[in-house]
Amino acid sequence: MSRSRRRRTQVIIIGAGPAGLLLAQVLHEAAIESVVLEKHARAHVEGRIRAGILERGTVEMLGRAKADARLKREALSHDGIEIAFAGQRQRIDFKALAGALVTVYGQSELTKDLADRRAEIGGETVYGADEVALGDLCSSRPAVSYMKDGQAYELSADFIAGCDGFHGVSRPSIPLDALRIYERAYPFAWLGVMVDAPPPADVLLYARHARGFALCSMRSRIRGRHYLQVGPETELDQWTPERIFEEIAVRIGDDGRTELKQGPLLEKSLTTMRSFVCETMRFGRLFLVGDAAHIVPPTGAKGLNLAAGDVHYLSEALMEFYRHGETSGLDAYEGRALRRVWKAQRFSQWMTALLHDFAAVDAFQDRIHRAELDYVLSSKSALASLAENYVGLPY
Ligand code: FAS
Ligand code: PHB
Repeated sequence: MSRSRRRRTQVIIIGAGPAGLLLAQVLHEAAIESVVLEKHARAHVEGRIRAGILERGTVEMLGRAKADARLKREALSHDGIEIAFAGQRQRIDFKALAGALVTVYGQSELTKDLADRRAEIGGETVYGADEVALGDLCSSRPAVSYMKDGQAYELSADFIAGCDGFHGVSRPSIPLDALRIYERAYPFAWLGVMVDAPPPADVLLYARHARGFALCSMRSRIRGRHYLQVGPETELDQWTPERIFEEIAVRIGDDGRTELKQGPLLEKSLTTMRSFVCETMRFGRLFLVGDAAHIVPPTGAKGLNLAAGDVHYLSEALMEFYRHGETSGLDAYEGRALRRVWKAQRFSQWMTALLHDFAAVDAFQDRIHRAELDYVLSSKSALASLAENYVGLPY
């Protein structure tokens, strides 16, 4: 292999999703060099429709990455959410209860902004990197090999950040006997649609109905992003646009069919629901970040925001290492990240239980969930707890 194809950098980042690109840019602002390796083409990564709600911490991290200019111009700020239950609609006022707002800005847009910023500063992102393989993870020079356009390349570095999502190569590169994994599956999935029509409310509208969960979110004031709880084996083609709009209207209580505006579907997809935590977020010089280490059910809008929290902890630790030769931050990364991950898992699992129909698997527990939602909506302190978690716990 020629010397040009064998190179060295400070941090190798695997994955050019939000975690990988955010880490790369925060490190760049601290004069720490990285190379990002991404399996897919840039357009493919940015074409994936995923998260939409950013906590204040995530917005601050995008500012630190100098990638928040468009977000400042185009994002929406919401001071709460609405919950429809038992024929009533109730607003949860985050500003009054938690003194904070949430930002509505699609993950696709945030990923585009980070990729544009990286290109602007001349950062290296290799899209279309095939057969990425990690090695020497417990040495002081871990290495990654990959193929690109039929050519073999090898990179060595001080550290590797596995930002390659749930199906990536990083977590499986850790020996099985070193992995500590916790997971839970849910007896339903989310059917998601992107609609070119205004959403029915000015904030996110979550609904718990006898027929199941619904959520009317948005990407702008004229583009809705809606979800329905469906069976885990649902076939997408069973759901016509007419059936989807009718089911959402029933579940949010739009009895007059005047609130939910119909429009062309720009996307229709199924998201399986799981809770997953790989507690081994560090192995030698490999650090797992974001979905590579954890998955939450999206009811609490935490997935993307957890990835930003991991980036906060790891980037601080790497800055400490390169500036002062200190390794205490690196040694503390897993423990610090996991405390936040488990609190987000708790909140996401709790919101999922409150708002979804579990009667098919446990009728008694489902009644308990309904009673808990009834209590939460009537209790200022319970609502304050919901608000505090939804807007994002401090790093
Ligand atoms: P990502 O999965 O986004 O990025 C990983 C990147 O690594 C990808 O670009 C992938 O191509 C690349 N990669 C994988 N294997 C590789 C390899 N071997 N070599 C090189 N590159 C490789 N969160 C919310 O908060 N709200 C939501 O509504 C929501 N909806 C979601 C819907 C779906 C269908 C999914 C899957 C997730 C959803 N999430 C949601 C969670 C989601 O937003 C994640 O939390 C977020 O994408 C995490 O970002 P990353 O950790 O960067 O992982
Ligand atoms: C979204 O807008 O995609 C979204 C918002 C809130 C959630 C989940 C998804 O809880």
